[in-house]
Parts: sequence; C-alpha cells; structure tokens
Amino acid sequence: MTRSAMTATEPAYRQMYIGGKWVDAEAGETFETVDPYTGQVWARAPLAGAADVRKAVQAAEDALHGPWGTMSATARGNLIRRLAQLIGEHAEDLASIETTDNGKVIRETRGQMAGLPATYEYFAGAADKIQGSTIPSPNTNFFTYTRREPVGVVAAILPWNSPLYLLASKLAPALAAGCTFVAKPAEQTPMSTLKFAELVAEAGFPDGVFNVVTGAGETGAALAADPGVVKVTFTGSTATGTAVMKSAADHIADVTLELGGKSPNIVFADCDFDAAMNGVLAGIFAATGQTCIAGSRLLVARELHDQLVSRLAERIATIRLGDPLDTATEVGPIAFAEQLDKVRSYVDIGVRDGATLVCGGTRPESEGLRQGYFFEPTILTGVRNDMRVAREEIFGPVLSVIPFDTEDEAVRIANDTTYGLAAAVWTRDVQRAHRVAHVLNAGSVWINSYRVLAYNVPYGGYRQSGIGRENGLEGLDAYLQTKSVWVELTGASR
Ligand code: TXE
Repeated sequence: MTRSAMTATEPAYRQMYIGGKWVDAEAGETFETVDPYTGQVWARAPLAGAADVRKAVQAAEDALHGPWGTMSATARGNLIRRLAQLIGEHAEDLASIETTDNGKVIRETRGQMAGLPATYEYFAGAADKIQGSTIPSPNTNFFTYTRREPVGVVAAILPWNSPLYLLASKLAPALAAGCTFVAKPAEQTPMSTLKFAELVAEAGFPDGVFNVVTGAGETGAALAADPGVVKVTFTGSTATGTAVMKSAADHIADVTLELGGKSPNIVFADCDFDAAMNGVLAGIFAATGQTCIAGSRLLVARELHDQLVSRLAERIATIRLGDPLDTATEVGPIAFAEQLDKVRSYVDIGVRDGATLVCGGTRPESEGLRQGYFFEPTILTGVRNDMRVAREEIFGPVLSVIPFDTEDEAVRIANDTTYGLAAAVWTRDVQRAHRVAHVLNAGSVWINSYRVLAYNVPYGGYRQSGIGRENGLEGLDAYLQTKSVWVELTGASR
C-alpha cells in the first residue's frame, strides 16, 4: 500500500473484538495512534476500561466451555492452519498497517509477516501431538495415566516493536494447547492486531476463543489482575513485567515474561572482520535498535577497536534513513515521541559520564526527516561497563563500545549485567566459540551471527530478562497443565 493510501483519509477507526463481536468501549472512549514518520495521528481505537476487560475475559472463559472445549485437537490444528493461510494472503496489508503504526522499515516488517504462517503451521501440527503418559503405579491395583490439558484463559500483554510477530509466539501455542485468549496490544500499535482479529473471525474460530482489548497501561493492569485469567504472557519492560507478575501473584496466575536486555556482541581479534562488522551493525541498528535482543554493547578486542569503530562509522554515514514504507529505507524513525526523548537523553547521560560520541547523537534536520521521530545511528566509545549506557536498556540506535584484553575479561564484562537475553561471539576459533558460548549468561547465544530466531527454537531470558521460554515445544508446554488420572482395576475398594 502507498503512503498516501495509508494516511490520506480521516484517522482510521477500528473496533475491538470481544466474544466474536466488533465493539466500542462501553464508556465510548477512544485513543489515537501516531504515525512516527509523519508525526501525525493516523488511527484511533477504543479505550477499554475495566468493564470491557471483564467482558473479554468472561467471553474467553465461556468459550472454554463451548464448542472449542470439545473440539478435537486435529480440528483445532486445522483452524490454526486456516488462520496461517489467511495471514499469508493478507501479509502485505498487515505489514503496511504495522509499519505505519510503529515505523519499522517495511522490508523488515514484510519479512516478519512472511514468517508468521510458518509459526502458526508449526503449532497447528503440534496440536494433535500433545500427549500424556502412562505411569506404572507402585500399587498394582491402579492404572495411572496423565492428560495434558489447556491451562485456560490466557492474557497477552504486548509491546509496540513487533506486535504481530510477538503475538504469534504466544497465540499459536496457546491455541494449539486449547486455551482461549485475550490480547492487549500496546497503545502505540493497536491497529495490526485489530486487523488480525478479522482474519481470526474469517478462519472460523468459535466466538470468544480470541479477543482483543485495546488501551494503555490501565487496560493491561486490569487484564493481568482479572481472576478469570490463569496465565499472563507479557513482553515489555522489566519494570512493567514486575508489576504484571505482582498482579498475577494476587490470583496465582502463571506468567511468561519476555523482558529487556543489554546484550553483548563480543568480537575477538581472530574473527571474520567483515562478517562481524555486518553483525554488529544489524545487531544494533536493525529496527532502529528497538528490539529486546539488540546487541547494544559491543565488546571488542582492543587491537581491533579503532579499525572496527572507524569502519562502523564509515558505513553508518551511508545508512539511508527515510520513509519506513519505502523499500529503499534502511533505518526508520523511533516508534513514538517519548521513546525518542528517552534515546536522546541516554546519549547525553553517556557523554556526561565520560563516553565519546563518535557519530550520530542527534535528530537529522534534513527535509523529509524533520517531521518524524528520527534519531541518527549513534556510536559511543570509551564506555565502561559501570556506566548507565552500558547497564540500562536504551532501546534505540545507540551502540556502546567497550574494549577488552583477554577472553576472561570479555566474559566477565559480558556477564556483568542484570539482564541475560542474548549474546554473540565472533571468532574463527571453534573451541573458543563454544567455550565462551557455554559460560555466557544468556538465553540465546549466536556464534558468528546475530539476531536469528525461529518458531521451533526456544527463546527467553536469563536473570531479569524474563521467565519461561517461547517457541518450540517448550513454548507449547507453557500453555499446558498435567492431570493425573488413577483408575482402580480390581474393585478392591468395594
Ligand atoms: O513498555 P511497557 P514501554 C522496554 C524498552 C522501552 C521501555 C518502555 O526499554 O524503552 O521498555 O517501553 C502495557 N500493567 N521495552 O513503556 O510499559 C503497555 O500498555 C499491565 C522492551 O512501551 O513494558 C504495553 O501493552 N500492562 C520490550 C506493554 O505493557 C501494562 C518491548 C508494554 O509496555 C502496565 C517494549 C501495567 N501496569 C519495551 N503498564 C522488549 N522486551 O522487547 C504498561 N503496560
């Protein structure tokens, strides 16, 4: 879709999807979402209050006891497969909507949308492979077996950086497990999830299996606190994850938390230099640095430091910032104004703490960029690992560079963080590669690569980067609970 087609008209309004119906908020309130490239409001969505959230959770509870609850696992899988097909057919539309909402460059968003059907198909195939076991009972009068049952109503609270991609890693396994679902997209990016709900309706899922409530933090808080919710799956900041976990604790709901990171990209002197340079660039500047797995700390062997920094700066000078809907654009705007302010303030903090600004650090002033929330790709050198720019998640295009002298020092710096989401090791030495990968405190480690994820490979954080795993069969387990059934065989209790 062209930019004029996306933005020419009045702000688009979409209703929420609750219990199979398209509805406004009961209080009639709405909120606006801004296109970060134009800085203009482009769409509106209902602002869900506590009553709307209750209605959505009730619809999801009712659906568990309706046709969804008695449907065969194979039929469930077929419905998920149908949804995968519809996503494939509407991928371009979904990508344009999402890019207009969050400013991620269209070629990345298209790539994410193209990958979604495979995620849904993987879990569709898993639906009728969920199996219990038979267990030899210590008392031979009994036959014992287990059933793997859905946990029940799942609430998903989602961030703005990859709305439908992150929804898929939660919704696809939850549906395969037989759960019902209430999604709360971020207030900055509700539109792609509302469009997606049309596809769920078209696929033919029973009413109430998938619901969407739109709103900000209060809506999310009401959802996490609803006693009908038995599992909360959340992706976002560590601070909000803490709040979500506390509210879930009040009604003993399980949580999966996918939180922030300050991931080290470790470049040894014996690396393939060009590959490492590209990995460092993509690791921090893809998605304008707004990914939880961003390689925001570059740990580089001291002898390679100057050469790598100058080559990175040269390449950054050629990076094309621009309209995220334009396929030639390499780096888009920051997703919203407050996030832009946060990124800018961290560069000031870094310089004040003694780091050196090598490039970037400002908003571009050129025609065509001035109106959007752009920030130039930035490199800070002379960073020490105790500085705030090395410890706190900036979530923007800011690379903090830290030199090291030995492998032990590199590992010590890499692990000196409260986070533990991801890390990469660049070296040609196969022994070193695995040795270092094994001692890094991170849920994903890449060797000679960066930012590769797949629907069938477990993903999640160590330490304050999260709890639980998404993707793969571990991601499915998160939506299942085990029931043990004891069958008396002899009539001995008569
Ligand atoms: O996140 P929040 P924000 C990090 C990143 C970013 C910072 C702030 O560092 O700069 O978080 O971003 C909902 N109860 N990440 O403020 O608050 C909210 O409406 C329940 C990393 O956007 O975590 C949204 O739907 N829900 C991250 C979702 O939580 C609440 C991706 C995420 O918002 C709530 C995004 C509450 N009390 C930000 N308050 C990653 N891991 O990729 C807010 N929400």
